[in-house]
Amino acid sequence: MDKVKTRIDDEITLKAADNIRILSAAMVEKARSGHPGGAMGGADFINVLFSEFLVYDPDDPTWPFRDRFFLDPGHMSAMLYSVLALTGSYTIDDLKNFRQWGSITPGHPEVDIQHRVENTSGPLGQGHANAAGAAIAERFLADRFGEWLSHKSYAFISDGGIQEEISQGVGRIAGHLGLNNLIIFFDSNDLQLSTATDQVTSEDTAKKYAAWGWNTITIDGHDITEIRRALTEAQNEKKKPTLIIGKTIMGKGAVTDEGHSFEKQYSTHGQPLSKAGASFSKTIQNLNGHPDNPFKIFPEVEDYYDLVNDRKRAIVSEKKKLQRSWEENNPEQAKKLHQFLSGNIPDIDLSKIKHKANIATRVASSNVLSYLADHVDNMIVASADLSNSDKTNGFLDKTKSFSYQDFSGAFLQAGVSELTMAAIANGMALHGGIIPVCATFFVFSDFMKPAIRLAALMELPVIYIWTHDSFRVGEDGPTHQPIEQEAQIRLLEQLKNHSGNNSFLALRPADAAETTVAWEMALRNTKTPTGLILSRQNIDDIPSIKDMDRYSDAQNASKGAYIVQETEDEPDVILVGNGSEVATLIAGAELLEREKKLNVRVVSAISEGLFRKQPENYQAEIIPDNIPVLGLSSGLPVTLRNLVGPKGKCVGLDHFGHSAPAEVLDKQFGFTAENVLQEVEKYLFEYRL
Ligand SMILES: Cc1ncc(C[n+]2csc(CCOP(=O)(O)OP(=O)(O)O)c2C)c(N)n1
Repeated sequence: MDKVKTRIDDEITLKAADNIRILSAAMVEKARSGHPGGAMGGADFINVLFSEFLVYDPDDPTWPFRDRFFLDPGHMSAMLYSVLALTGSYTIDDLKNFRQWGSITPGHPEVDIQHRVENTSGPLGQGHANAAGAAIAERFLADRFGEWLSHKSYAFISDGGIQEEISQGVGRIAGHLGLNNLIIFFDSNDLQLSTATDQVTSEDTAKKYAAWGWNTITIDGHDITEIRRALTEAQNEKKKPTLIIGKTIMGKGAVTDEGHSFEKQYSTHGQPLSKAGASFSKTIQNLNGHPDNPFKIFPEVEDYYDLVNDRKRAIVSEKKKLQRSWEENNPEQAKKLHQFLSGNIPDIDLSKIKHKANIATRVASSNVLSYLADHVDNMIVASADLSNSDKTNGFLDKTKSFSYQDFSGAFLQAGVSELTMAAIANGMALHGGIIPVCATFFVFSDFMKPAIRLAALMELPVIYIWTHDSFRVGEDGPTHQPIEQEAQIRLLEQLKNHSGNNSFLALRPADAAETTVAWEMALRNTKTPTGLILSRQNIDDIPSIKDMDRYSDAQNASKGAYIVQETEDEPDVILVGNGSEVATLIAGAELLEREKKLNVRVVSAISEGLFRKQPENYQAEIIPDNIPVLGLSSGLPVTLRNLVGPKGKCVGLDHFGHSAPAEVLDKQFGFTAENVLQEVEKYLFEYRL
């Protein structure tokens, strides 16, 4: 323990930071690509944070109550990998393989908890929003289980992240909620990718954050005493999130062949030092490294980080003792906490949910949410100021919204900030222990897209509720009427994640019963994000086949597509759709049978991506390739293109909508039983030619 208590030596601290600079520059130089300048500037802060403040378990990267560190500027990955090499999470060979095929050190960091990378970063701004999400998750858990589990969420942000609009949402929400467990370091080096920052901004960033209710501290980002002081102040802050603005020098330590300073050059932002105009070997020498062997952790730095890890072990062991005694005294609560952390849902029985007849699927979703509020205690639902419209109020009515330093509720009123909300949901999922759900109108999924993409890439089980799913929004007009959105979101179903699975599950249920099933599918899908695409308008319930219970029939939606209306004989035509179009197709099928004596099968395809994952024989049974198939979509015809097959036909919208009552639009755009009949007749005529 004497070793543990050894006074922190400033000299070794500076040396460790130089070691990070050398390793970062060497990685980029060897890879012939990457970003050395920012990494060299941020090294002093990251070194002090990791060695003296961040609480992690050196022996278990997954320890749930560790402090979190989220990098926002993923281009500064070399800095992160270097400090993590000092802590023992990466080997020198990993650093040498930076950005190479098959390496665990990709160009921009990808979430890898085993190696202590907490988030995938690169799209600027999202990383610090993840930290805000983790900070909310931590407060939520601490409220329920006690402060013994409390920890900090740190983020590192750069000029780019500060400029991205998402920082406005994070700044507002974190200040409003008084997230004092959130500490962000702003690496303010006054340079960005292609210019100096004074060419794009003249804001007073400290004042901006202060106005949002933040504690702000401006320091020399290379002065380790100031860094320590700022971090200590931030840790002791009880009421506000803290922004530490560190004035840093891009390319700190870089010199030319002649030994002149090559600092503060934005050319070092995104290329090896040698390409930018500096001398790599002179720079390494200047930082007291060996130009012939820059991939080296100095022995004294290695010893120092051994000591650091021992200190962490001592802290963690105390925290684990606290946890054990709490668990012994609170066995039931402990069981619940472990269930939360498992990522699985508790035993629930959604068959108990009763819906009125012929309701909108958003209303059915509200009924499900009301049930979930009573039965799933770790769900956090957020809405971007539409809770009474997207019907998340079914959940909200059973709980309350988060408010300033009060996380006893389970609802986040995110305000009008869809991207922030979605990135915060990612942060909650990354933290663990929480089932994050966020809601808005489907057309505004466009605003969330960058975070949805990262959720898909990171394989996070975030659930999106998207209501007002078609032109039937009506009078609000084309700005609010989604057309191409479903096709866009289904592209993510086609895109495989790194585990080889569809990176997204998009579910557009056909009626209330299917909505319940869709919710169950979403909750059970712990491997990817799920989107629920729901109607504003009422939909006729799909009749149950052979008068069985409709909810039992709807269970088949878990196969992606299934038959909702069958014929005695082989069908003459198969009609395919999802969402509210299924009811229209059923009405059309009745007309076709009655007036044209055709045998018509109707298929509800809640998720094409999921359907294509089913065994071939099941797919062929539902949509055989020797029978004409017509699809009806309220989105672009391409939405159903792959389902109807090469000889099939898709009817949809290939133009923006218009402002008018929904029933008028249905008629104008041909979403009626009569038009289904006409389209089928036309199609069968062409098919037979
Ligand atoms: C959303 C987004 N837009 C653009 C980029 C491309 N890009 C990468 S870094 C950067 C700006 C770099 O400036 P700064 O954040 O100050 O980092 P530094 O130059 O200090 O390393 C840009 C525009 C990106 N990664 N993400």
